[in-house]
Amino acid sequence: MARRILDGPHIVLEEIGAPYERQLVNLAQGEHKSDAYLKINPHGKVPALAVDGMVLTENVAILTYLARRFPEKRLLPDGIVEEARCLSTMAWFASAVHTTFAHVIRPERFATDSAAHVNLKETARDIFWDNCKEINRLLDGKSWIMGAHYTVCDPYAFFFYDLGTRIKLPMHELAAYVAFSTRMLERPAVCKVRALEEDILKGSNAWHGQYYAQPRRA
Ligand SMILES: N[C@@H](CCC(=O)N[C@@H](CS)C(=O)NCC(=O)O)C(=O)O
Repeated sequence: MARRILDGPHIVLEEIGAPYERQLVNLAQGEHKSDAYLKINPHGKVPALAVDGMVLTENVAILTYLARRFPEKRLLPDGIVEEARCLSTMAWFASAVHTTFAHVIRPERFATDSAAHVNLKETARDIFWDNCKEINRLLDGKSWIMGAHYTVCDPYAFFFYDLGTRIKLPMHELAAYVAFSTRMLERPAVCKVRALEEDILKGSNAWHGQYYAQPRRA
């Protein structure tokens, strides 16, 4: 199975269609912990986005920045309350859902006693499954997380669908999430990112992420 990462910022960069560069960060080889990468993101995490001589880290900040930088693409909801609800959902994705997934794949980071790892992994897998069911409920009767309007929340929600399939959760049971995932896969930006990812990996199974850069504004 290819270890592609369909990260939200990559999809949103393609949705926007403005020029950007991307650089592979080989997580399997620990490139994200190298001195060079730690200068980019001291947290040693992907993704990161360089803009105007600065580096933005954290999915929530990168996605919000991109939506605000290209307002004509309408990637945030209209209205400050709806916008805050969108940010609230993304904050929950980052603080709860993403960190729960990290416990599934990296239990050794969260307990030094190896005897605890199997339990930690299984417990986190159950919590992640509950998170996926909650996302499914969020999508019930809607095309996109925020309703009829596609926003930066959607590629982020799609990322977790992909992670759920990787750890072999029965994602097919989540009807609204499956329909949403199908809609995402039909978007030209998502097709493009999937093709780029396949090209980057060239058959390799290495876990990787990416560091992006947008050209400086004149
Ligand atoms: N809170 C961060 C989390 C980023 C994150 O955990 N990225 C993962 C890849 S999806 C990573 O860098 N993993 C490498 C590691 O933790 O060693 C964000 O939202 O950007």
